[in-house]
Amino acid sequence: MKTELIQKAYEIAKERYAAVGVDTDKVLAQLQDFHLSLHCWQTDDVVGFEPKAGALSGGIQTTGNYPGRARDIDEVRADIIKAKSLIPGTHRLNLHEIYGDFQGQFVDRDQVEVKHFESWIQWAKENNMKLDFNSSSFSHPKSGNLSLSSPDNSIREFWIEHTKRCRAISEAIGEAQGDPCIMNLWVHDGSKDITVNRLKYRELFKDSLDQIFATEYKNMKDCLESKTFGIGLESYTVGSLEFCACYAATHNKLYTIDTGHYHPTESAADKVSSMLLFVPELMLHVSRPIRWDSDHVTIMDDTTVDLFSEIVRADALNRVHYGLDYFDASINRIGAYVIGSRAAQKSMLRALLEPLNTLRSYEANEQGFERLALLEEAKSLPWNAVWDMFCLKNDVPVGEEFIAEVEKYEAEVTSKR
Ligand code: RNT
Ligand code: ZN
Repeated sequence: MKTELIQKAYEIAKERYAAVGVDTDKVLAQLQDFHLSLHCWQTDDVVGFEPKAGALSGGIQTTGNYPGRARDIDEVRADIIKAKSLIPGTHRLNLHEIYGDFQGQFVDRDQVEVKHFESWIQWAKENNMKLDFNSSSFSHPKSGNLSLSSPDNSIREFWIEHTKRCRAISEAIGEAQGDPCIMNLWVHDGSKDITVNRLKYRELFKDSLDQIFATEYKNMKDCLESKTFGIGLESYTVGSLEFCACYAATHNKLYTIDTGHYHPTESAADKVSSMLLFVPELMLHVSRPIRWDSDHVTIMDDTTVDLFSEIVRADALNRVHYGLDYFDASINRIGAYVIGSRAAQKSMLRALLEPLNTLRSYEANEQGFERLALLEEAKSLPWNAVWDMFCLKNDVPVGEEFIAEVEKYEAEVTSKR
């Protein structure tokens, strides 16, 4: 797109926003400081690099078999670099333990060490990315239906050891990068059918967490991700919303809001202001649930914009970590990566452009009509001109121009896999 045209449109948008009390230059600076934690698992359908990786388990599923899945660490890295070149700004990378650089060796989950992530630390540094981390309790012969809440002590000990090691790795990553590594802890534990031991498994899970968190670290932060249910585990989830929220609140841990982990009509956005009063910070897994936790590619829909608006309205931009979590194997994976990332950024941009001061003064004066009218009009203010300017400034394709770039990479790289 022509640079002049983008600049002209931006100047008009700037005036239009100034009229409702919004400074678009300031918003551009804020958006530059908005860093996503790109989920490495979008590149390869959550498979990872264990030599004999089994089928995805733990109640999650990727559907589709679009060609071009990244098959090894070099392909995952190349795909991330490609995606990154089409996403404006600087971003983090979110790793799962199963993406260690195992060099083709079998390293069981209770044996993993910092050395398996040294090359990632180096690579991330070279590519100006900070790393976040996740323990991985799914897709393993010992995953079963219960891991950290298993009544079988040998299973539970195995996963406790795994998760402790993941925290130590996160600490080393955080120290090396001079910035805290955010470690998410999600376990699929649950039951397909009615259980008469709801309390028992939750007691075991709580005890496991207490043991796991016994070591205090300075360079990593723990978050707990709750869920409503997983596939094949429909009747009961050990790490429910109440469990994880209460644990996080009473242990000063972060809470992870995965937008697919609630009942379909429940608002994830509404949780922000409540949770932030009781937990130090939040982690997000921005996804798009379709009827269930389907992990469709994030788009700029009302629920995503609402979520980010609630963060801006709570003045909590620096208390939230912005992870993505979707895995679509039915379309070009790099394209999916870029669409979802840019959609999250556009949603945040729209949240930042909200004429909040005016809206709040209407509300204070009980001017309900004026508040609703401005909320409606704000939707069609020229935010897209600000977005185009952001892409231009960051030297990435403007608008739909990235489609051709993804197609080219497909023709030259991913279609040959
Ligand atoms: C599963 C959780 C979890 C995973 C990733 C792969 O329902 O959302 O965050 O998607 O860790
Ligand atoms: Zn998630």
